Amino acid sequence: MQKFIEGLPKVELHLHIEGTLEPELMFAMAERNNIKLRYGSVEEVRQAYNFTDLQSFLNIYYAGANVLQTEQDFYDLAWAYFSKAHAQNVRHAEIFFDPQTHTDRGIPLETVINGLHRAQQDAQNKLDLSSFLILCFLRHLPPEAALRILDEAQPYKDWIIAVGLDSSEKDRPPALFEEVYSQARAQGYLSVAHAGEEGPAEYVWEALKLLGSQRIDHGVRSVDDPELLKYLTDRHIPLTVCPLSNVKLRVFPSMKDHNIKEMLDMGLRVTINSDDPAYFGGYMNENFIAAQRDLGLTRDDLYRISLNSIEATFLDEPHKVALK
Ligand code: ES4
Ligand code: ZN
Repeated sequence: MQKFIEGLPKVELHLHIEGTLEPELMFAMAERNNIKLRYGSVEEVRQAYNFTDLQSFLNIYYAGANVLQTEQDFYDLAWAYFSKAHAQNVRHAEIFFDPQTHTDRGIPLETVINGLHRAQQDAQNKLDLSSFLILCFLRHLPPEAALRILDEAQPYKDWIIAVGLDSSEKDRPPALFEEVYSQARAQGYLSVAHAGEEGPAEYVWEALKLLGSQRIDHGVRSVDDPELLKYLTDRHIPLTVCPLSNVKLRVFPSMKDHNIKEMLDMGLRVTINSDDPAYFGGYMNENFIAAQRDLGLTRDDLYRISLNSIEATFLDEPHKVALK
């Protein structure tokens, strides 16, 4: 089974590029940028990754992102990710980045995007790995801040396929971001949103109805609402599920309790993704392997998930066909 999973052509649809920062690279960047880390060693860093919920993770994730300073840092971060993804037979990736995490500490948006974009070009040319960028608004910050970053991103619009919504979900309903999504869609961006990870099924409805979200990131709480399940199934709306993340952040007590197999069997367009692989213990193969082992996914299930991912991409039809 492991060989089958490793050989399966894969597509990554839920990946935060800042969440691919491995402790080794964090240390290298801290050193070259003269930044003091509060950890003495790579082992100490990994020991700090014992999260109890989304917020306890986000605190450490935002602290880690501080070492990213120069265009080369963003290039190196993304190139390291693309190399790993390529080694795991990932053929296409639609990756999130959090511009506000960087602009709020004085790093120009230009620095962030130029570095990421150059790595994307190299991944395409040297690894035959295609990718799109998704600009995420931080939902713990005011909607006005999201509007400002959308304006700032105007010059780079052609390098960004969609907008997304991430960070702390509890008490931050999608409804708060209706205006910025409306403006983004008017500018030609596609849209996705995190919903139903720690938040309720109601937030999934809001993401769909108020934000026009074309995929739901996580969405595992949708099972609490039968009407929502029917809506998602009838319209083939993809859910980008992240098994190892969900267990690490205690959305489910263990992998055996995860509902991805149940949702797959209900006919939902579920996909498997890695979220923040440097923090949650694995990239695509590790996510597939853990879910397969503990939930008894069959080869047909895995094949279905892989096809679901291709259908769920923002690629045009000929490029989807080319991935199959
Ligand atoms: C995230 Cl797991 C998760 N949920 C929400 N926002 C995020 N940003 C990075 N990882
Ligand atoms: Zn996420």
